[in-house]
Amino acid sequence: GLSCAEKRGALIVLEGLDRSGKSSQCASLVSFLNKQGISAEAWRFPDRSTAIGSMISSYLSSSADLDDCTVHLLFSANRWEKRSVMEAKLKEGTTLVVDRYSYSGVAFSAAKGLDLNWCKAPDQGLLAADLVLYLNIPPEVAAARGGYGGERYEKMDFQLEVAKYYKKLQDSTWQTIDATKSIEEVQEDIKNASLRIIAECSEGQELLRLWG
Ligand code: ADP
Ligand code: FDM
Ligand code: MG
Repeated sequence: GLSCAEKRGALIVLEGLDRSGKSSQCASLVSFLNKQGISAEAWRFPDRSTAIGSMISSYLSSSADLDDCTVHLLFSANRWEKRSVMEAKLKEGTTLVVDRYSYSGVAFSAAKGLDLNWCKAPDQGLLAADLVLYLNIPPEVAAARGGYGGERYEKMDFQLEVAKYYKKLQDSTWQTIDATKSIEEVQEDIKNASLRIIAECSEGQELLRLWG
């Protein structure tokens, strides 16, 4: 089963619109935790290093076209292929700081018009985050941060739709962070929330599974 007798790490996921600050905050959080002597690793989804990840990467850069349902299942499979390694790391006491996860999977596909429950189904049974830090930002503020790159989905109208579906997924494991504040202020909020959940998880909290 999923129960843990020993101290386990926490599964911390950063979510938010493009350019909300996820990638920079993940990196700072991991180096902060490591300096504190806490075992932590930076992870990200999609993980473009696998065969499935390379199909996803071609799709995102628009060099390949894939049907919406098909690519949704590839994103999910990309998490499933990492599931056992993630579980082993958490059980050995390593905290995982993850840049996007199933919540992006559902929000981005549902924003295209796919049924919300259909979108959730393939991720059922994956590890759930102990803490989702939602970097909340109006899309126009995010877009002003140097403008979007050339990838699929990096368009204001679509980002607004994604934000709607993120809101539908929020539960008690989510904490909303005001991502319009300075990088240092956002980092402070993220550190505090992370240290709290790491302490809780090390006290024998069982691993959680999607969806609740
Ligand atoms: P994401 O991974 O969510 O797309 P990034 O961490 O790549 O976001 O940040 C996108 C851009 O915005 C980068 O140029 C980064 O330096 C800048 N940035 C990140 N956080 C802030 C902030 N709080 N205030 C201003 N600019 C920021
Ligand atoms: N994305 C990400 C999805 O559509 N589904 C998913 O399951 C995941 C994990 O891929 F546009 C989208 C979200 C974003 C893109 O961009 C990944 P970054 O810059 O690698 O986060
Ligand atoms: Mg990023």
